[in-house]
Amino acid sequence: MSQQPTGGPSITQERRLVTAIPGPRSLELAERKAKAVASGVAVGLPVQIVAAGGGILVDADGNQLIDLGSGIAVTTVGNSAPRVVEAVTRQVAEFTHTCFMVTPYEGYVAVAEKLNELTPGSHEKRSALFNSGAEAVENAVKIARSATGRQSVVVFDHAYHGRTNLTMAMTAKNMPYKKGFGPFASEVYRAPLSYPFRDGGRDGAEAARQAIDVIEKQVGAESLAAIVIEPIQGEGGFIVPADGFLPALAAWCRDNGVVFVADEVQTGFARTGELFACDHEGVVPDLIVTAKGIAGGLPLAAVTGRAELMDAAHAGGLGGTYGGNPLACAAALAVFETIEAEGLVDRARTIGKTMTERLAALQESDPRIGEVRGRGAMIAVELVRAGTTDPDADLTKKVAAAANAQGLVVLTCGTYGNVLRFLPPLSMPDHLLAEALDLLAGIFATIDQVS
Ligand code: PLZ
Repeated sequence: MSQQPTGGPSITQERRLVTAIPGPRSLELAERKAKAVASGVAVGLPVQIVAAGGGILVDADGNQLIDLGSGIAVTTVGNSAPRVVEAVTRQVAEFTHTCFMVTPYEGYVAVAEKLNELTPGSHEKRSALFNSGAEAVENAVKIARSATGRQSVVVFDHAYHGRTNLTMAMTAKNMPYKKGFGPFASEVYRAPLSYPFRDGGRDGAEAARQAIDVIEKQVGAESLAAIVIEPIQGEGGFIVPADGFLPALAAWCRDNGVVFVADEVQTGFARTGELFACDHEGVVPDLIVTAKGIAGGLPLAAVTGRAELMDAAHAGGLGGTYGGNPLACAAALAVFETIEAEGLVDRARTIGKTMTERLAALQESDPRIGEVRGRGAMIAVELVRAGTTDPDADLTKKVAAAANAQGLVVLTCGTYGNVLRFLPPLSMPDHLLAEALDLLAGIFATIDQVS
């Protein structure tokens, strides 16, 4: 068997099942988990991971699973990617923390410089670093409010922005994210999204007109600080808006002094076959929020944007104990280097092409696959009752469970729970990707025709 293309932990790049999934050791951990961990923290597939690299997750029972999740779009450069391991190992031996707000260090500034350079637009930028996607989204809102002197925030149907109080308000879906957790933050308004599969294929300009109409009638530009949008929705169902939707919203924001914030927490850093999803349509956001894939698994997030907006908050107004932790910054610099050195933007496109072609062929023979969509290595299928657009969440659960049982880690998403999503690490070798697609084809061929 070939090794993973990027080195890393020496894990044979092969799927291997030696016990049922989950195996006995994993079940033992699940028992301990039930007694020790709050049950609100749920687990998708209870296998105990002991190593990971390339396209493989290894469990405590010796099973090797193919990873089509990347820990929800985080290990884009691969798990324990060699440059990340080296940089973090070096940093952990030097110093682990000072708090950037107390006594600064170079890594933080270097990450900010790199983000300012890599994110869309050639204007003067500044960055601020945080720990999680939700924390960064909150800070983008703080910055937009401070810069505009306005309070309202517009988000979209199906949006996901996090689990903190403000970001719960911004997230659309009740279960599991919001139920029982209110009251939520005020001054958050929701506009309709462009969702071609479910909105009759409205074109982007028309969908934007409808969203803007809602915003103008229900909020009013004069009180609107920011529009926050995922350029391709993640948790909401890998929804790619119709061409022209994002540029029209960005233009309206520009004309109305509203800050256009792109939440690229899930789409950023080569995932979609561009460095950022906004790049597909040449959209230049005023602020861009990043996290997940930025640091190869270490917790880091950022807000990057126009210098005049970013500098609007008073000194001391932004920060946090751990934001831009030295280990996470070392990891991020190694991630930027890996993306470049290994041509991972192109790799994401190649993976996307392979997945899309194969899944589209599957769709031809299976009317339960309503749509195949996504960009780069962020691809999904939306499952429906054959011949309709009625969401089939049961089928989606069954396919995911069958995939798991065969050693294939897949994730589901979508407001209706009927989207099967694929987010392979870009270190996934071709033969494992092909095997994963074969397994999926086999599952669709054998799973109950009438679900
Ligand atoms: N914005 C677009 O995708 C995180 C959520 C997993 P954090 N998505 C995974 C879960 O069920 O909690 C996400 C995202 C977008 C913001 C976030 C929030 O990022 O790092 O999880 O806070």
